[in-house]
Amino acid sequence: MIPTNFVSPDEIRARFSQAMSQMYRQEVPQYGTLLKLVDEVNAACLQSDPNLRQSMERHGELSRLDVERHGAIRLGTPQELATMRRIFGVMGMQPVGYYDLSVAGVPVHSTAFRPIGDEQLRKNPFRIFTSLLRLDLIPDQALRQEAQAILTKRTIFTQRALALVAHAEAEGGLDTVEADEFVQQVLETFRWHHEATVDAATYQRLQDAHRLVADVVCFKGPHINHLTPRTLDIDATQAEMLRSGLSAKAVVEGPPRRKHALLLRQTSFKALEEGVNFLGDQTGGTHTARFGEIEQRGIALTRAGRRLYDELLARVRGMDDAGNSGSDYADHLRAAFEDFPDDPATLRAQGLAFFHYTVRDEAAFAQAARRGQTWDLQALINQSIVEAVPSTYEDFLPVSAAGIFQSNLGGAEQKSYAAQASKTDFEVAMQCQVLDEIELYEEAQSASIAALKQRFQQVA
Ligand code: OOG
Ligand code: NI
Repeated sequence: MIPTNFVSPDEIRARFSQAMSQMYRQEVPQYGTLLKLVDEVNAACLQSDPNLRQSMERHGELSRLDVERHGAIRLGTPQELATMRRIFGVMGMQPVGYYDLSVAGVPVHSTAFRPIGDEQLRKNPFRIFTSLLRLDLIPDQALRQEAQAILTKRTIFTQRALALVAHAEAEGGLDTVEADEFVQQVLETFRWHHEATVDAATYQRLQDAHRLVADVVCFKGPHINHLTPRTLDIDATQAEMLRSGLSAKAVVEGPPRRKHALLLRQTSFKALEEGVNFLGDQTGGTHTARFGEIEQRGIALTRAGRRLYDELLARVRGMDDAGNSGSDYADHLRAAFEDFPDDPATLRAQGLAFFHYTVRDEAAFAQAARRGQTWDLQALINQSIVEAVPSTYEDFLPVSAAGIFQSNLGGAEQKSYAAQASKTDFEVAMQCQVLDEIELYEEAQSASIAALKQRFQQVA
């Protein structure tokens, strides 16, 4: 018998997301300032554009907007990744997508843990961009072994968190008291600790190999390094950030500003300098671990749309001054993307983007079905009976992620590794496969069409 007193994974995720936001607000005061700015900009956007408000409301996006966050962590070992995957599983978060950051000189590969399914995303779309350190890319063998030895000694999860995961897996869920305890216990893993697990000299050696190696290896756990709210207008929010003294990056990562937002646009602001106590050292040092970020989400692209996006972006990134001068880059980007259609009907007709379909006019829908009109999606759209609603992009972009990593590693990182994608290694480490994000959008689109068709035929 299935116990009925279990809290749904969606509810556990919502509680966790909220607890994380509270913790981060205390740890990083600028985060509170950022949330306030984003709230203000979003409120102004919705007020000045009643159509946007109405459409977001109708499609269940308005209620999630205020709580929508993504964060990021960097893990040190396969065991940590495999256990983290089980923990996220209790919250209904699955690994989606594989991101190879080695091309960009960052020795990690990553996935995004997030809910899948329209209903789950509507309830709370909390995501964590999760990276695994690749010590195999560090050339100095002695250093590699030293890092390995330090990582093997640490346990990033509390005993109680591990017990509760095992309990949830065995029983099929958690009751409300257990769920709250689970959230509190898991939070411990994401907390920032000022005490390093190594002495200052070791930190410096690892830092010299790569700043990211020091960030992963020298601490008790994978501190959450940012928590990103979703804005409806990233350019307006960025301008407000600068006015409030938050030093935003000059360049907004991702596609240019458009009438109908594509994929994902992001910008981050400078990492905080934190005091750190090294082992056996009274003087103390500093480390930059956490930063701020905002994002604006747009329509999800099909494989063809994504190919076009990658191609246009590469054209601009290939220019010498890419990423340096904010305004030139923005101009080049805008020019390059003139080749990308900027209206939903064309994006749909050319198979460049994903949509889901809802009935706009119930009475007319029933009437068309009863009249014996044959099922013809396009005809129903033309008659304004059915609406094609752009699907929101729920994932990340590798080039953008690389830009975010780099700007927060101090920007001076010159090393780069040859492209060394190894999805299989990542999956072996995680002990499960990553889901293909494009397949998820495809499935959601097909399911929404199938559901409408079925309703249409039932009425008829
Ligand atoms: C993750 C950076 C990637 C994003 O939004 O693309 C990311 C990290 O710095 O650990 O969060
Ligand atoms: Ni991010």
